[in-house]
Amino acid sequence: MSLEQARALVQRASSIAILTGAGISAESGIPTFRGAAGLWKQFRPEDLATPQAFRRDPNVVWEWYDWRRSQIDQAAPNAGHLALADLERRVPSLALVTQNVDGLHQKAGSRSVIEVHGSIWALRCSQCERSWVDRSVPLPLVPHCACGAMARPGVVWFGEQLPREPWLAAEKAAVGCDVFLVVGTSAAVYPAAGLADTARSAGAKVIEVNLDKTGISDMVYFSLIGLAGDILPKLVGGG
Ligand code: BV8
Ligand code: ZN
Repeated sequence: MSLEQARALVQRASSIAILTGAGISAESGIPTFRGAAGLWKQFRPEDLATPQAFRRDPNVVWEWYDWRRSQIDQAAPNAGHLALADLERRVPSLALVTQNVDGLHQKAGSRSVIEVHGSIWALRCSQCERSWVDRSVPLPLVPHCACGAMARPGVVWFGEQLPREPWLAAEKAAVGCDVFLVVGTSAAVYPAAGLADTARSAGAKVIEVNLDKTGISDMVYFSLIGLAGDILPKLVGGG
């Protein structure tokens, strides 16, 4: 199971689907969720990334998201993001599904980005149907909708359904690809983590790029251990 063999698979693929997680943004300086310096270290997901937490204390939740927005605002895409944008230009069909809300794939030039957990730059009204993008850093806390009600981050929290269209597109991509690349995710959060099994059951070869073993490592075709910023440029063939 060498990088060379995995690279040959990627070069030969006519349709590639990719699932990324926080690990691909780690080399851009954005802390991951469950790693050593993970975001969840200071906080517990149940305390912040849930509708209950927001109802209980919207200020604390907004302070956390505003802090993350200011970090992300300073972050640049890294070699891993750029390699995936390059791959999209080389492969007949490529879909990039991301659990990340940081927008770095788009900043790197990827065009077909499917954000299954929403975007940290999006805001949604807690009462009416309005949703909008606000990139101001810092945000005036707590931001409000034109209707006067409090706004919430336009992301998917635990216990919430994933946005319908992006999720359907993500499943379609997983079912239709020859190669499924899973990069920088602990594969702990569902249903996103289930896409790897969906792809494999539909006949795709699953290649995982991660610093460590994860919950799906035993089921993948190739498990490449290392930094996404190192491995992806070699895998894509540019680097
Ligand atoms: C749902 C918000 C249907 C945005 C996030 C009980 C009740 C209700 C639901 C559940 C339940 N039990 C289980 C569930 C399902 C639940 C779930 O999966 N829970 C888990 C924790 C068990 N899922 C949900 O609730 C989802 N909705 O199921 O709806 C439903 C509805 C009602 C009732 C039942 C079902 C919603 C999930 C979305 C949650 N929102 N975030 C935000 O604030 O960002 S999840 C959060 O975790 C982030 O979005 C993140 O994307 C996601 C996954 O984390 P990772 O991206 O994998 O990051 P992590 O730090 O974990 O791992 C980083 C990896 O990178 C590591 O492996 C590391 O080794 C590697 N790495 C680090 N550096 C590098 C690297 N690799 C390569 N190179 C490097 N340099
Ligand atoms: Zn409103």
